Amino acid sequence: MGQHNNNNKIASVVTLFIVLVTSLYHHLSYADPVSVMHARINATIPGMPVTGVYFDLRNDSDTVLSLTSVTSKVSNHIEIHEHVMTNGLMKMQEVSEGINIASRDTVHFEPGGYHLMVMNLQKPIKEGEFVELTLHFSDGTSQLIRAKGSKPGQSHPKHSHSGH
Ligand SMILES: [Cu+2]
Repeated sequence: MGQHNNNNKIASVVTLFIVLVTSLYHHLSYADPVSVMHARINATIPGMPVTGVYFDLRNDSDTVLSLTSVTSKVSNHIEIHEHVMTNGLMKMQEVSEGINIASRDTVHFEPGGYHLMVMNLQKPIKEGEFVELTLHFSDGTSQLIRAKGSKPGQSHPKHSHSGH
């Protein structure tokens, strides 16, 4: 009986130790320096191969982070886009060098600004469904986000897709 109690005590102490070390590790390391809020993807109708993704990207680390690419099961081709004024016309273009997020800063991906362009959609995006995307950063880390299917037009105004 006494042996049994001792074993329980040892198990408790070991568990407590693991919990402490784990929380300390998470606190000290940059396991999760990035947080994503308000992730949404425009719902599509069947046959529509392209859609936009928007979110707020916060960098809580001490160093600048660069979003370099995005992957997802729903598409094999996702581009990071920005809007630029060309000859008085607002046009989208791919940001090939990545988007820098300064330390303790938030970058908004929104209609008329930075956004993700999901090409070659494998299936229509329904309103209310969640689509998983993985953001890849220049330091080799990545972050899984879940974007909620939202009504088209509400978050993505008409803009030129002529660049595609
Ligand atoms: Cu675009």
